[in-house]
Amino acid sequence: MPASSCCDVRLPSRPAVPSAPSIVILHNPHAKNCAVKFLLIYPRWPKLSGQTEFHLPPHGPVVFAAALPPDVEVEFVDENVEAIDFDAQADLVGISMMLSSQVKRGWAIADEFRRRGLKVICGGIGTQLHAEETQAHADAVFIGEAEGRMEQVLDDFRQGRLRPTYDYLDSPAPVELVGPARRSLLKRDLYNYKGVRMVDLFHASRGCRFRCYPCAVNYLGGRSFRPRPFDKVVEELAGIDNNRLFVVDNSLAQSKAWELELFRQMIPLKKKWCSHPIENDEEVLDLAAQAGAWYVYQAVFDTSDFIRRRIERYHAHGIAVEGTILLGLDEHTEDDIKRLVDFLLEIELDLAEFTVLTPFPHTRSRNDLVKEDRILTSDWDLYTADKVVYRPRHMSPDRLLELYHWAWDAFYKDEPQTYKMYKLLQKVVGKEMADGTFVPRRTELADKRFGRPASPGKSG
Ligand code: B12
Ligand code: SF4
Repeated sequence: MPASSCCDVRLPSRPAVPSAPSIVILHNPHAKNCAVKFLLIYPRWPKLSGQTEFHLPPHGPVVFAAALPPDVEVEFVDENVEAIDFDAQADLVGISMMLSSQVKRGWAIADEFRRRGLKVICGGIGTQLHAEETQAHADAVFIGEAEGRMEQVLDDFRQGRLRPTYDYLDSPAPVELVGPARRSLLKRDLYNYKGVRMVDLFHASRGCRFRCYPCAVNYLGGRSFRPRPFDKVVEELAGIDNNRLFVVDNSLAQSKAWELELFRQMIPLKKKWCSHPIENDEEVLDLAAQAGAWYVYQAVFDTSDFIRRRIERYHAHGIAVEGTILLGLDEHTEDDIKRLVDFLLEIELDLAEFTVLTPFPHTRSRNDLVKEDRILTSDWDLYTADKVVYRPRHMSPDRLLELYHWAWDAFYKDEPQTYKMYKLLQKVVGKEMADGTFVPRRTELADKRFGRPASPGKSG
């Protein structure tokens, strides 16, 4: 039998049952061009205590899947919304990890599949940030961007010589190779809350030219901003059958000229989207609003007039703001945190997401806290951003944790989170009604919350 054929084909000596086919095809993923069954898993991770539960369709795995050669058959399982079948048929298992709080679960899943004799490759941001530790749990650890690299990896797998490490961190993929993401792999009905569909994730660029203190992006994506070609961006956007998006680019405020062109090209598509910050500039904000900007995640780090005006400006353009509020920085005293929450209410933030400073690997914040011997634990399960894993400068860890919970309660005291979220949803519905893009919620999923019964006692 030629080793280079796709699947091995054998004539059976005797059909088992009269109606059985006269040939049996033995699946052999190690033969060149034979389809490899690739089981891609996104491990579960704990959501912020205080925040209303939500699950967005993961982006890294479906962008990664687009980089796989066409003869790879992919099945995707998001453990946040469904259970993993450890008996599933697969040739190769891929684990895509994004957060530090996901890696221990990812390692446990990898261990279990390897115990059953399957080969496991790990990739994604979490893998890159925890590469050395991941080595002990995977046959191959993939570090960096996948575009243009997976043919080699699959070839190595087929020949039974998967390498322990594929390290492309210092040579990011040519950005023209990116996408479109394989969103068809997502089980759509699972990303619905009472019939309201979650946003789809999308990115128009990679990298970031800034260097913020608690952030790992410089380590991951390089310090240079790498925009995707506009024609590819528009083609991918036009193909997404969801009018509501989360543009996950690190910060859109990287280049005014790029933002202006991006928004110009987006206007005809009539998408509605949330994103990280947009340039603080009238012309850019005006075009962003025309292009469908719905709300931004904007870090609010102090109570300055600069921040007040920044938020007012977004609002003046009809763009809502979800503040991302990091508590426990070295300059934060108890009074500062209390004053900050009052300020958020004064400036009428539409939503606020509070987190506690967390010294994630490969950040300046971790380097400093290690030097000062202030890290209390490196149990990554606790690196959820709602726990205190270091010694704050001006208060005890317990007191910071109390203030974290107090901040959520105080901000949402008069208008609960669900009400503020409803108001935000009304904003987008209004915009959609105005331009004829509104799609009603799916009533057949009205009793489901991310694939589970919406209220206890109701059957699924
Ligand atoms: C989208 C996003 C989210 C979404 C995730 C939605 C979802 N369903 O998964 C949401 C908004 C929920 C989120 C939340 C948080 N996030 Co976040 N998030 C991101 C963001 C902006 C983009 C991730 C992404 O999609 N990138 C684009 C994809 C295409 O890239 P990728 O995943 O790297 O995939 C490529 C490769 O890695 C590879 N690959 C991927 N998977 C696999 C698998 C295999 C087998 C292989 C071989 C290769 C491979 O192929 C892909 C194509 O090249 C990143 C920053 C960033 N720029 O990456 C932060 C980031 C991951 N988040 C971060 C943080 C801090 C958080 C929060 C903890 C706090 C916060 N408020 O931001 C919270 C979670 C709090 C909680 N416990 O609830 C940190 C990570 C910290 C850490 N070490 O854990 C990051 C890096 C941002 C930062 N500032 O440092 N986040
Ligand atoms: S926090 Fe955002 S803007 Fe700052 S370095 Fe990280 S990705 Fe860039």
